[in-house]
Amino acid sequence: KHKFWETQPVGQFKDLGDSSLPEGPTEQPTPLSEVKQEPYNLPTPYEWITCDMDSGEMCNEVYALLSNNYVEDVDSMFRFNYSKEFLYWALHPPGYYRSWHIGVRVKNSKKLVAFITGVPAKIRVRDTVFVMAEINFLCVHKKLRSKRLTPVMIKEVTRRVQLENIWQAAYTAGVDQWKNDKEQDNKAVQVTRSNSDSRVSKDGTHDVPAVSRLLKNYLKKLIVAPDFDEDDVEHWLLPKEIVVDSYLVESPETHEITDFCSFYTLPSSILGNQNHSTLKAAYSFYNVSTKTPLIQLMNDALIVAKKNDFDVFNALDVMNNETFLKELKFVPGDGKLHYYLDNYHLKQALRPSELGLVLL
Ligand code: YNC
Ligand code: MG
Repeated sequence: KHKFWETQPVGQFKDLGDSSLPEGPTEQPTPLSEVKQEPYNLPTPYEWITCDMDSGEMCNEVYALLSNNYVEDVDSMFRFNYSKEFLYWALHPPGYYRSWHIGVRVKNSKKLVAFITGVPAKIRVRDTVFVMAEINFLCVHKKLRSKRLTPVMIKEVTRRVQLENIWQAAYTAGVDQWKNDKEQDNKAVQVTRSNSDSRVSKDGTHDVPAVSRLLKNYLKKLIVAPDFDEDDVEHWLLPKEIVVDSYLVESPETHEITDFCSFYTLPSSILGNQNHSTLKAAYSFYNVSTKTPLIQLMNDALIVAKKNDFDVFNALDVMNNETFLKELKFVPGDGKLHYYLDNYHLKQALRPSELGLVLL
């Protein structure tokens, strides 16, 4: 049924619930000299490129491919419209590899027709931190679908990841076809309402060490979560215009930072609409509450988002989010998002509340 996936080191349907398989990496690293040194072959009309996202032209091409061909909802009403600024941010975390920003072009016309990316991330699974690749932005032009380009692209990104001596990966998918070590998350959606004044006081611009400590303390309670150092916090969680917003609560007496919340900006194009209008959506990112109750913190985030003209605020039911979704009148989404670990076997699929990872 899955000619490609049956050959890959992800959990197979037949292994589900097989508790005799030990938890951990399924395949051991091989010496780097045994990793294939040349790129995989593409069908003859196409060629690989490594995308230099520092080039404005390249960035425009990637933006155009994704804005016309990337993820849509089942009814084709919306399509993600990641901004160029967002793509640049998402692809340049500390320690990123340019070789993991992979494009496929038509040799003759040079047109970009497919894309896949990885970025490195330290991810803790129970007690062990692994450097993994977070795989994202897999996209094949609509006119080239069902030609099995995807398996070649996945093999090529895998090869380039392994060449950096990295052997695990994390990714999400909106459909549940692969039945492996997975998470299920209900997407929830809420139209924000305006309300009383926000209590969230400060932009999270400063105090990277304090935010890092807060996050570390919180994320350690979860089974799978990123292991952010201060450079990661600076990159992922400091406010960045039209990309990520973050807020802190500081104690007026001690000036101690007690709470933190953040969301990222990911608009969607509204399809079948002549004037290509967009839905301005905020997505809950990482939130930590120690003094301000999480409900209050998130209520304030909704107010801030509303003030900043967001049309909708989305959140997954990961981490402690379940504790505010109902009360704050989030509406369950119609899709499910599944999280996968590649080349890592978990004894049991995690509950969403055990997952501390938000992929973009
Ligand atoms: C998908 N989303 O099952 P089998 S999410 C993984 N993730 O293989 P073809 C996928 N596999 O079942 P098409 C997949 N979609 O026969 C399809 N597949 O074994 C598998 N959509 O290939 C599928 N972006 O090229 C089948 O399919 C085989 O032309 C069929 O292209 C698919 O970024 C796609 O949703 C998704 O652009 C590119 O439909 C296309 O239909 C498209 O004939 C809109 O492929 C955009 C979209 C997906 C967003 C994302 C995460 C991707 C993760 C990939 C897996 C990474 C594994 C780890 C690698 C590193 C390991 C290390 C170390
Ligand atoms: Mg194809």
